[in-house]
Amino acid sequence: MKLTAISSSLFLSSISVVAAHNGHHDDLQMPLDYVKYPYQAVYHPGDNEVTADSIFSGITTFARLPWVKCLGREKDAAFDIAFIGAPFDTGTSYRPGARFGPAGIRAGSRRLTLYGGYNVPLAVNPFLSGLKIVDCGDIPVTPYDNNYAIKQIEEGHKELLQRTAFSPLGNDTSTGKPLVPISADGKHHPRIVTLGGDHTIVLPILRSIYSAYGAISVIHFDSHLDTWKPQVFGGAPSEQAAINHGTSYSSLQHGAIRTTLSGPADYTNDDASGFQRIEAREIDTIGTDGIIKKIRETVGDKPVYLSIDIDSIDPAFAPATGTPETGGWSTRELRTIIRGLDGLHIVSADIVEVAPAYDTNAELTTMAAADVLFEVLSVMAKTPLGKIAQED
Ligand SMILES: [Mn+2]
Repeated sequence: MKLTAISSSLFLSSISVVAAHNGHHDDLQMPLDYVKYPYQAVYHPGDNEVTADSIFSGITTFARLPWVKCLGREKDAAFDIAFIGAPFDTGTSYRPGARFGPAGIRAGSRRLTLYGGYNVPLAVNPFLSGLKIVDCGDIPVTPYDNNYAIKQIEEGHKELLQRTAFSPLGNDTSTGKPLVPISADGKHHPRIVTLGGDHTIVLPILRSIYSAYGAISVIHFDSHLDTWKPQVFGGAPSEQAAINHGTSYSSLQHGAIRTTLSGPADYTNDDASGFQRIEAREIDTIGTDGIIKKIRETVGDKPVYLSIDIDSIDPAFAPATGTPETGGWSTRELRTIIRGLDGLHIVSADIVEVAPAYDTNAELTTMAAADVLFEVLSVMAKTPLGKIAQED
């Protein structure tokens, strides 16, 4: 599907928003009750209710979603969208610290549901869309052995992805016809949003995604290519050193690129990997609309995996990252571009390279990461991973 104008593609894609997302009720699928009365003091001495529950208190999960021990005691728990941390940073080439990314992003996400969580430009409240959305905590990851850690991440991710989604796909809203899964294995998989972690984690995640969907499109927002040959990182003195956060990709659309290179050959290698590039500076000439249009033309209507390096945002807005590059997009611009993916089948996503130790006390970076994921979650909530069955 090649679209000539972004406005028409947004219109077309909004048609298939699902009916099945309504009508489900399970109190696990919503953030905690404080959403209804964010300022109400819950604790009254003598009452049975003794849990302080406002956005600045209590135990922090992503957007204050229910914590489900999906990889432990509750390994049969079903959900539609799960947040999971991958606290791995032993693949970093510059500033380490992304192992604290999941905890930092959760802290930065506390305010997401303060006013209820309705996304005005996308006209959806993902938390009240009927989907069961949970925080599964973190995948246990060793900091001592990268090969083993990558295996842990792949298996942890697969463990979640290979469950059957909680809500049925339902019917297409425009035709009323039943939807069938878009996966290669015919199963209705839940979606996983991974909190990194350095960018190395995307390699095992894509292996997991491949097990369910086969070959898919990847949209990669990053100031860097991440298709570098290991030699660019000082050679690969061992098999271990060849696995790092700059060498994890093998397919499709980059956005926000602005890194320096070892030379033009890096682009030749990137081309050979099958990537289309959008340079960060293109925002000055074609704007966010032009960037959205380019991405959608490349991706078409294929299932998409979305990987967001926080360093696609300028360090003025998101300083706490492993390899900062000036000249990036603002938080507002990246959020606009992600909303422009409305209607795409985003099968899963991640945000990586958030290293909270380099943040300001105002939590600029972790808030930016959480808010960007709010846009991703909203886009996911609007479009089910289903298609109308082909009659033959
Ligand atoms: Mn990067």
